[in-house]
Amino acid sequence: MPSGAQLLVRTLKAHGVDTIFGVPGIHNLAIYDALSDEPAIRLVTTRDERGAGHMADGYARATGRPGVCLTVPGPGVTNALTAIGEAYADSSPVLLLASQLDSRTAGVDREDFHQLRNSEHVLASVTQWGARPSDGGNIGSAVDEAFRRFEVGRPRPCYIDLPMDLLSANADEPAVEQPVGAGRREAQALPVGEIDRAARMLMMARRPLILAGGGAWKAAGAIQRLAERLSIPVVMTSSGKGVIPEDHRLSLGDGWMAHQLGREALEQADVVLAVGVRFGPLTTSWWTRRIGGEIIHVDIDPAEIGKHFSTVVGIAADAAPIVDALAATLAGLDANGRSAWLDVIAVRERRRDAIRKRAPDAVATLEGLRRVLTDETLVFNDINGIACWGAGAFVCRRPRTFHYPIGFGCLGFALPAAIGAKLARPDVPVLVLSGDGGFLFSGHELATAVAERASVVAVVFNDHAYGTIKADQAHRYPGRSTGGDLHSPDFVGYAAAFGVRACRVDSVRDVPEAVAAAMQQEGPSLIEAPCPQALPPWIEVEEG
Ligand SMILES: Cc1ncc(C[n+]2csc(CCOP(=O)(O)OP(=O)(O)O)c2C)c(N)n1
Ligand SMILES: [Mg+2]
Repeated sequence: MPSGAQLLVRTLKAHGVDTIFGVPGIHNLAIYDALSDEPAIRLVTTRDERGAGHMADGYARATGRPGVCLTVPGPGVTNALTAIGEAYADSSPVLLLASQLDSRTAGVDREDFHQLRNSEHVLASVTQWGARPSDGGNIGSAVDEAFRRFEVGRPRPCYIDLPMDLLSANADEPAVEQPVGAGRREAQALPVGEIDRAARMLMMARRPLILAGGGAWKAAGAIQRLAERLSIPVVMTSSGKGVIPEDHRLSLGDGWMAHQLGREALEQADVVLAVGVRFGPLTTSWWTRRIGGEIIHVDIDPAEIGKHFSTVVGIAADAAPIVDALAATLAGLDANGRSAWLDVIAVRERRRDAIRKRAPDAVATLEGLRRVLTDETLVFNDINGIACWGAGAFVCRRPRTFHYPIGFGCLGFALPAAIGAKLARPDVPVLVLSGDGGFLFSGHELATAVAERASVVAVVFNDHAYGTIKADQAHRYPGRSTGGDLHSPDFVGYAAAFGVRACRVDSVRDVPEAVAAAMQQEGPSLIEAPCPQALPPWIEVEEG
């Protein structure tokens, strides 16, 4: 009979898990022991649990499959919370395997070692679902349930709390074991009436617009077909960046801070087809943007429909079959000769000129990076001046290749998420764009990159400051500067201490060339670049 830990490992493997990111401790050693007999699962030991959570998130973003992280109770769980919170906000499927005290005392406040009181309440804030099996035999079905939820709903994190006694004891599996994959998404009947209504609205519209978000990536091909069929301009959110290539004739680009690109389109459209969009604060400028047209909203999460803007047609379903059906319905109609209702390329160019005026170095650097990176390259951004301008200035051609910690906005995301992505997809180049402030939130994970031979290239833009915040402060509290300056280390020396190849460039505009060279090398590398402080893109200024 297997132990609870062996049953856990067996079930994870059956769900295709091939990598687990974690930190060992006395409560989860039974899992480590079971993993030592399982060559199909790679165990990646990280330098804290936040790193493990972001790596699992990066793994999920790179593959579309759930990422798994493993922690001790108490501080292991609280360390992981920030990363799990980011995955929750960005709808990234991460499974947190949180070990737990003994099952008989886990719920009793004994101020035990590693005890986190009411841990289920703490975790509830950043997960869609979780369970603490009461019997070792139920561990497998808990894992099945988490994977079922990743498959059928909005793919937000789940956790399983694993009491240490259940992990070590024999696990009596229930007589009827849930077969792997049971309960997966049943083929749902298409809401034909709603699809017809939406198709008619799009056909009749004089100024139709598609708004594609992070939930639209699986529908990318159908969205492009539909857009081309009716010549509908497409605005993407930062999570939806690249759903259609941003240099496509119908792409209005990334609508972050909608003032940059596509503001007019959102305001003037008479019908907006929103796909996999949550109408978040960055897309809508904190819900102040006027969206003029009637909204057709397709989203996997019924709670999102009508949450911020009223919808005329709301379809709570997987986006891909719905947009496919819409495109097929409209294929029969005569849309030939229809041209886009606004000059998409002129709007794009005008906005590009405006951001170039505001942040010339950032735009030049991002344009240079575009030239040296392949379309498949995965870029992981932190929250920093240059990276934030990437929303408007980096032309992304593939969905899910340009990532921000966009929902929770946590500094320190980029490096560990990139390491998780690179370990999942060693075949694609992976780039980190970080600031000097954010990099040190998780820079110690360079040790994991070295240990795992993860060939990520990290750029650290060093302005010796929490620069965007300092600039924001100077704008809102003129002449009163406090808290924003940093004494940053010599990043080349810092990287060298980990055994990471590193160099410093003289100008931020030299970054693309240095990145191109670093991409040719095996193993992780770091490039430190000076960078100017500029007003961040989220501060709106009147554009000329
Ligand atoms: C966990 C967390 N703490 C604080 C912030 C607020 N914050 C946003 S950007 C920023 C400055 C980042 O500095 P740096 O990484 O050096 O980039 P720069 O702005 O200088 O380009 C700060 C402190 C945040 N986003 N996340
Ligand atoms: Mg900085």
